[in-house]
Amino acid sequence: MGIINVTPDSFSDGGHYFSTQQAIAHAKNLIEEGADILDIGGESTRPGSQQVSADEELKRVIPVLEALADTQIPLSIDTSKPAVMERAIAAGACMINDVNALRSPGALEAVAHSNHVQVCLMHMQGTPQTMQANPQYCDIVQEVNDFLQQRIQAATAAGIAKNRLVIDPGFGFGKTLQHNYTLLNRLDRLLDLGVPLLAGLSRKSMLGAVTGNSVDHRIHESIAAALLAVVKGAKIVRVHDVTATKEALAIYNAMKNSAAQETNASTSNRN
Ligand code: 7PJ
Repeated sequence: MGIINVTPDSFSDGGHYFSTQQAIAHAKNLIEEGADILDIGGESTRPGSQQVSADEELKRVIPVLEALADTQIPLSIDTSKPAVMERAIAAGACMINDVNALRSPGALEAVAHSNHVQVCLMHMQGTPQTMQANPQYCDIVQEVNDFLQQRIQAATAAGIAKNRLVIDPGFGFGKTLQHNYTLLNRLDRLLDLGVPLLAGLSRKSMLGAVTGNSVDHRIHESIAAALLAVVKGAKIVRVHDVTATKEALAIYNAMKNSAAQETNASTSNRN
C-alpha cells in the first residue's frame, strides 16, 4: 500500500491545484513502482497535528480520487469522517482506512451503507492531538487485541461482513517506543482475530529513535520494519518506498516458495 498525502503546500500560492497535481503525479509514480493499492489522505494524523474540516478534506482528496479512477489501481481513503467516507466511496474508493476504527458518530453506518468496500480498523489510544503525552498500558498486546476484537464486533453488528475487514495495531498511535517494539515482536498474536493484518511503520519515529536518522533518511529502517511485519504475519504494509519494499519482500517470498516446493517434493516422493 503506497502512501499519498494531499496536504496543501503553505509555501506555494497554487493552493489546492498545486497539491492536487503533486499528489496525482506522486500516485502515478507509485503505480509505476508496482503499488497494489494507494492510500490517499487529506488530514495529517501525526502526533500533535491539527484537524481539518470535512469540507477542506473533501477539497483535497476527491479531485485526486477522481483523477486516479481510470488508472484501475485500488484506492483507499485515509479518513475518520463519515462525510468523507461517503463521498470517497461514491468517487470509487474501495477501502476506508480509519485510524479511529469507525468510532466517529455515523462512521459505522457510512461504511455499512455500501456493501463492498473494505475497512481498515486501526488501534489508537487517545487522539492525534494528545496521544503521545503519556501512553499507558498494563499489557499492550492484550489491550490492542481486545480493542480490535471489540471493533470487529461493532462493525459486524452494524452489518459490515467480517470478510470486508482489515486490522492494524497502529504503530506510533498512543504508544511509547517500548510499546511499539513489543507490538512488532508479538504481531502474530493478532492473527487469531481471523482478519488480515495491515502494518504501517514506514519512516516512523520508532525507527529514527533507534538509528538517529531524520524522517527523510529512514529507508533502510523502513524496509527492515516492513519485512519484519510481514514475517510476523502482516498481509498489507503501508509504505512510502514502494520499489525498495517490494524488492525486499521478493527475497522473503523466494525463500517461502522454496520451502513450499521442498514440502511438495517430499510429499510426492513419499507417494
Ligand atoms: C497509519 C495510518 C498506520 C494505518 C498513518 C504516518 C502517520 N493508517 N495512517 N496505519 N499511519 N492504517 O504515516 O506516519 O500505521 S499517518
